[in-house]
Amino acid sequence: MNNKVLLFNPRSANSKHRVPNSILQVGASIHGVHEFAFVDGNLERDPWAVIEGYLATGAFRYFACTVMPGPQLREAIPFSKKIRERFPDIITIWGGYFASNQYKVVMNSGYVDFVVYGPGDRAFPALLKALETEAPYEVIPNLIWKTPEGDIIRNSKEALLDQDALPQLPFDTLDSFYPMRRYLNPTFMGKRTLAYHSSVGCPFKCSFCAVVPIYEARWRGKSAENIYRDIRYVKDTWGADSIEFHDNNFFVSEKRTVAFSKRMLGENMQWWGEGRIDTIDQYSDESLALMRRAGCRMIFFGAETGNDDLLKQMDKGGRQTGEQIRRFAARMKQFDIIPEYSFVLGMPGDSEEQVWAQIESDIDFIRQIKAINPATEIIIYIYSPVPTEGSELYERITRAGFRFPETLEDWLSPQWESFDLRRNPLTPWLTPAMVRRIRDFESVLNARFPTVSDIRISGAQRRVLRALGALRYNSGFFHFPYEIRALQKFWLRYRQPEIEGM
Ligand code: B12
Repeated sequence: MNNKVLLFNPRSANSKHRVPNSILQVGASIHGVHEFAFVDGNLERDPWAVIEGYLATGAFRYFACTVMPGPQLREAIPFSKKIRERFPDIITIWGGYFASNQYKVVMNSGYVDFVVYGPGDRAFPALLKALETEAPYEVIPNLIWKTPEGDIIRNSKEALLDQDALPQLPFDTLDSFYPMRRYLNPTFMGKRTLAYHSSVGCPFKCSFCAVVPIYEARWRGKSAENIYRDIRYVKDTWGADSIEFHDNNFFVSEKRTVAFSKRMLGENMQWWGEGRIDTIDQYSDESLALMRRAGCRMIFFGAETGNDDLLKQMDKGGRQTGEQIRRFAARMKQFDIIPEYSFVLGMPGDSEEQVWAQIESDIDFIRQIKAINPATEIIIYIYSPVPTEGSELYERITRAGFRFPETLEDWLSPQWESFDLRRNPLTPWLTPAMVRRIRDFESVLNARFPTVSDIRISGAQRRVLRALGALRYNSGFFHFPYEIRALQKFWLRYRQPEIEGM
């Protein structure tokens, strides 16, 4: 039968290879029902040649591609286009965050036939079944399709599935395409770090976040027991010694975190995950101490800003405050868990002066945090809007003249790519001088406090960098830090978690 599925993970960051959890989980949903092949752009020198080789066999009918914004588009777009030209009978299906949030531009491209928005665990096998049996698409939840008249239809969203009822992740199948060992790479936590995803969604509605339009404040997680089972399997079979949890919000349930931590005691594995300050601040001291003993080394938090009005506008649940962010940094120090605080600078304001004032006060706030707990890792993003249509923030940015690209190819332009990387947005309220100010501060900060997550920098290099950064950091003179940049670029090839990170 010529109905095999090609599951493709386009190349993302070059620096580190991680388990391609998106296609792994989509593969799980059809395991045993459909034959499929994995192609991982991160591990292929010429992924197009591999894809072409598979499709030329005539055994495949479906090209299923996961797409997040930024670098993955560089392969997802041209490859899907070439497939349409060279293999017009292949049905192309996209899923993932970019496809879900920007589905109109994707569906209008002319070379993507279906988008699965949000979880694909039920939608994907249901779509394949409908295509095999020529059944209607209307009843398939989370599916976006086009009528013969060209209307784009977005079917209803299904409730989040019980994550423990999902099929097992097919690690062995992945291993038969790409040895699992190649996905277990050194990080600051260990020699063979596993990337694992244990929950979907997030119960909050931050107005700047790409997760909100898809999950609408819903969250469901696997049980501690099931997470532990998978981790032990990868540890026992391929030697994983540490874990990066890729959940949007790993720590939603204190009960689950505690149950997981209890299982991890004695495993000698360090781990990292993303959480919320206001949630984890509610955890008891016993829970935090247990987590540390169980290997929790660092937690990523969206601190965003120290400005309480802005925090409200960002809709951080109305609970997180500047004061709490400061206090919590000190609390984490007490438990020896490194807080990794991410900040979003460059939010829209009513006037240029206001935007400037906010940038300066955020810089000042970050300095306060560093003084309270110098181990705090700081990640600086420049605000990049997501289409949270209907939100006050989205209306505000639209009024300010912000527009998303109108064709899929436009997303490939260098400006839009750095937009996706949250580095240099095309947001009209930010002047180049503001972007420069943020970047200059960031360079000096990164020199004064080199990130612990860069395992390539030696002790001596750290000392030189710190000394150089201290001069500027202490005097508050951030302009044109050319000497630091040259050092970071040529001597250290400095790792920037905000680009290579999530
Ligand atoms: C791992 C990850 C990465 C890895 C990619 C590793 C890899 N293997 O390729 C790395 C670290 C490289 C990365 C980079 C970036 N990432 Co990233 N990343 C993630 C993260 C944490 C997990 C993705 C994942 O594996 N999820 C697990 C799987 C099981 O879930 P899923 O992808 O949602 O898949 C389900 C559905 O979406 C759907 N589905 C997905 N794909 C497909 C495909 C088909 C065909 C079908 C039918 C269904 C389907 O079905 C799946 C099962 O239900 C997500 C956040 C998250 N928790 O999901 C962010 C996330 C996707 N990343 C994001 C961003 C912005 C980036 C960057 C572009 C920017 C940045 N600065 O972080 C960079 C690019 C940098 C670069 N140089 O490449 C954003 C996207 C936001 C948006 N605007 O849409 C997210 C949502 C994080 C966030 N909260 O902001 N990332």
